[in-house]
Amino acid sequence: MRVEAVELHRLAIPLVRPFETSFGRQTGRVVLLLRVRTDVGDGWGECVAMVDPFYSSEFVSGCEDVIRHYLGPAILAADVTAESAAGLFSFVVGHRMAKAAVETALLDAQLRAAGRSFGSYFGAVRDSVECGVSVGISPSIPQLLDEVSGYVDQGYRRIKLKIKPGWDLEPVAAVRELLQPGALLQVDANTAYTLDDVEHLRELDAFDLLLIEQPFVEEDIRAHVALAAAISTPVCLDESIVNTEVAIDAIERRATSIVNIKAGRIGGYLEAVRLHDACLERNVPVWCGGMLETGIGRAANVALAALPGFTLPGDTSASDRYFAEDLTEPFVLRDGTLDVPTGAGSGVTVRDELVAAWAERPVEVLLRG
Ligand code: NPG
Repeated sequence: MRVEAVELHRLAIPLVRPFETSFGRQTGRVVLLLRVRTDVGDGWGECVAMVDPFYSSEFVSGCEDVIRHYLGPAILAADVTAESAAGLFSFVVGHRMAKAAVETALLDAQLRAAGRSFGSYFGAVRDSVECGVSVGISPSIPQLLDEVSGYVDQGYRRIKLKIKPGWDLEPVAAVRELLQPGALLQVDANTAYTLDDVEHLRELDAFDLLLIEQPFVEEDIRAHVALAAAISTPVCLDESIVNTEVAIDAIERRATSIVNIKAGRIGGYLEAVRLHDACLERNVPVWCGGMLETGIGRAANVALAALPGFTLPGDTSASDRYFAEDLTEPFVLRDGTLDVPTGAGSGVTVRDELVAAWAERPVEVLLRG
């Protein structure tokens, strides 16, 4: 495939309600979108990086820079396919979210031209996926219960609560009490704890949680091994898992018994399929994480979540969980599930008028030659 142009679109999209995690509160989503224009047609990719480097070291302006100066010129200088992109990008260390966005745009262009969907290409075995919802830190327990009740009424199959020191046992107990017996509940700490908190975190064992996600800093696999040995709640890594090899190492060391797969975090959907396969081979359940994606990224996530190893509901919520209007046709919850798009490529159509309306700055175009 010959790439003629790479467009960088930086958008600011309002959220329907603020979203608070252990590292901050956001009221809008600044998102970087890419459109590649190729000799076989166009493709879109969404970058999962946030505006600030608080979830990981990557952030929107950094990704823009890496694409502008390195990844964009690389795909404009040589014939390329989605399958050759990772090799082509290997001269750049890290920057997986930026690489994933470019690779996804190439894959979208390529599969649209071939008339093949992401789901078919990834190896999807389901036509719909079970959905969970991620619930931010709330100003109060009554407000939290209100928000959770709303999601339960909408049909979400699993609730994930964001926790941090000072916001953990009490909200978890209150939500556990609110839910029907046996309802799926899990927590996500986004690295907010340290090994000094093991005794405290052990108290979460009382709430029959599916898992506790990423309690400690991403580099500290050893601390997660220690916690996993000390508590009965399964430990699940997110931020720490930057590629398949790190995941296999963490699984073998028993730091994680369940894996959160986010394609953006590990460099793309091709790597995500590889990670899925490695986990399936080892009987390690996986689920699809989310990064407040618009319909563009959500479409790809839903296709990925339809692979056989994704046995737990993902953070693949409906569009209206975050946005009053989505950049594509909206993803709508039906009996707690979302349909896997069947159209070519991502299978969704980007609404150019909204891309223009939410633009933070004029589109930047990188050209061949
Ligand atoms: O539903 O898309 C979603 C978001 C799910 O909680 C979610 N994402 O750590 O997994 C995470 C978390 C996140 C939120 C990450 C904000 C980065 C920023």
